[in-house]
Amino acid sequence: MPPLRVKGFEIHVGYLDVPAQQALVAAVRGVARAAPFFTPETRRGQKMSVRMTSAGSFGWISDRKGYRYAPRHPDGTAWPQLPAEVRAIWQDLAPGAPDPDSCLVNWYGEGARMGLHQDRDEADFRWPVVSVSLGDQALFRMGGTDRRDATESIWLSSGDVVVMGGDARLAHHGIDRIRFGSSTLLDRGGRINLTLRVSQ
Ligand code: MD3
Ligand code: FE
Repeated sequence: MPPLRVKGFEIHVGYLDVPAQQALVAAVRGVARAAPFFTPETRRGQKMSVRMTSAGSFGWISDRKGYRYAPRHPDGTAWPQLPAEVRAIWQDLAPGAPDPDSCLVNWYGEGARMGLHQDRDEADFRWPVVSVSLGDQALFRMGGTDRRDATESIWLSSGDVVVMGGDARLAHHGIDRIRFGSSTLLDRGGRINLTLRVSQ
């Protein structure tokens, strides 16, 4: 199936079948055993509602010192290796780009959300960002490069993969809400998003 194109975002609906989704959940469990989920704090000391961890050479962390890519988990351990299944998705959907050095794992429990923002902590915006949705459905809001640009929303489901490259790379985006309990993939409900990036 060709991807849906919305505002320069490339949405591969149903890219992963259920066994592939289950294999990714198992890989995420392995990542979380080595690098436990933590609750990031904003620079203002507010707890984020999404819990996070990472795999790869660099993980994304946020604390009172600010947002940044870091070579270690906040507990001081190195991040686990990027799972091979995750790298395979990148190589299929981002051909020609260097391998990702970062896989951010976002875990949305009931009521978690992520405000409208841009991803601009990476060194080179020529490389796309690839996002994999697992578990409960999420209302994904897409805007433009200017924060005031009009936005459009779509529901992302488990197994959908979004590629943000070209003009969409610096577009604003966020998760307004999840439909908690809409998927049976995760035993205790919720949503996991994997975001693959070339950070350095
Ligand atoms: C558009 N995560 O971690 S993924 C993030 O579902 C983030 O957890 C959301 O935004 C989530 O930064 C949305 C979709 C996404 C990811 C990166 C992008 C959209 C993007 C980078 C540029 C433009
Ligand atoms: Fe983002």
